[in-house]
Amino acid sequence: SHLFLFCSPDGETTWPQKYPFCGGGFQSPIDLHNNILQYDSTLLPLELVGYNMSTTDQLPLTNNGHSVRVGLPPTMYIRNLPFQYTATQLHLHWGNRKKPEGSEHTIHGKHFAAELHIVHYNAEKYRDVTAAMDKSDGFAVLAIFIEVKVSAEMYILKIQYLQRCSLSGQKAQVPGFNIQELLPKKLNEYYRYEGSLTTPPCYPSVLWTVFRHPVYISEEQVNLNQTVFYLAHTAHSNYCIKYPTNSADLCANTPYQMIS
Ligand code: BO1
Ligand code: ZN
Repeated sequence: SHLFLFCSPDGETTWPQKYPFCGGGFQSPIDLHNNILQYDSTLLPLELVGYNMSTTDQLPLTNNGHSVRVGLPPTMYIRNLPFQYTATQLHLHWGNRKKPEGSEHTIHGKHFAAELHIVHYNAEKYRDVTAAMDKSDGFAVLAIFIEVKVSAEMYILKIQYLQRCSLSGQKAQVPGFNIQELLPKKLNEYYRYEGSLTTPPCYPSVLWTVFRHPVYISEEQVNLNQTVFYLAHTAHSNYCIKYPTNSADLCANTPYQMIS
C-alpha cells in the first residue's frame, strides 16, 4: 500500500493484484540510507565455501526472458549464517538504453549500473529450493553492485558466453571459474536485512547481504551486456522495480544492520 511504482512504459503495474506477496511488509529492494542503518558488531565476514570452481565443472547459463542466469552446484555454500545456505543460481539486474542504471538496491538514493545476485537456499532445514522459497528463513542472497570504470578489467562473466545467450530461451555452458572473483575484495563491510524476492512471487523469504563496495566493469562489456539485456527486455516486458517510500514502516519490523 505504501508503494510507489517505477515502471517502463510497457511495464507491469499490477504485481500486487496478481501476486499477494508483492508490496508486502518485507518488500525488497530498498534504499540503504543512514536513518535506517545501525552498526552491528555481532555481524561477521561471511565464510564462503566451494566458490572456487574447477574449469572442468560446466555451469549452465540460461536466458529466461528477463535475465541471464547461471546454475550453481550444491558444493558451493555459506557457512556462518544462522543456517547453512547452499548456492542455487546467480543472475544479474541490468539497465537498458532508456534506463541505464540497473541496480535494484540503492545506497543513499544512488543507483549502480548493475547488481549481481547470488541466490542460496536453506538446505539445512528444507529439502529443496521450492520448499524453501516461501519460508522466512528460506533464502540468503548476496548482492554485489557493479559500477562502470573506464580502466576496469573485463568483468569475469566473459562476453562470449553472454553473446551466446542474448535471446530468451537460449542456453549455453560456462566452464567453472572462481565465483569469488565476482565479489569485491573487501567482504567484511555489508548491509544486512530481512527482505523478499525482488520479483514475483515476492515471498518474504530472503536474508539479504548487500556488499558495501562495488565491483568494477569495463565500458565495453556494459555496452555488450545492455544489448543482451535490451533484447531480453523486449522479449518479456512485464518487469518493473518497486521502491518502498515509507521506510519508517519497513524499519519497524526489520532489523537493519551494517558493518563499517
Ligand atoms: S532475487 O534474487 O530477489 N532477484 C530473486 C527473485 C526471484 C527468484 C529468485 C531470486 N525466483 C525464484 C523462482 C523459483 C526458483 C528460485 C531459485 O528463484 O521463482 O522458481 O527455483 O532459482
Ligand atoms: Zn535478483
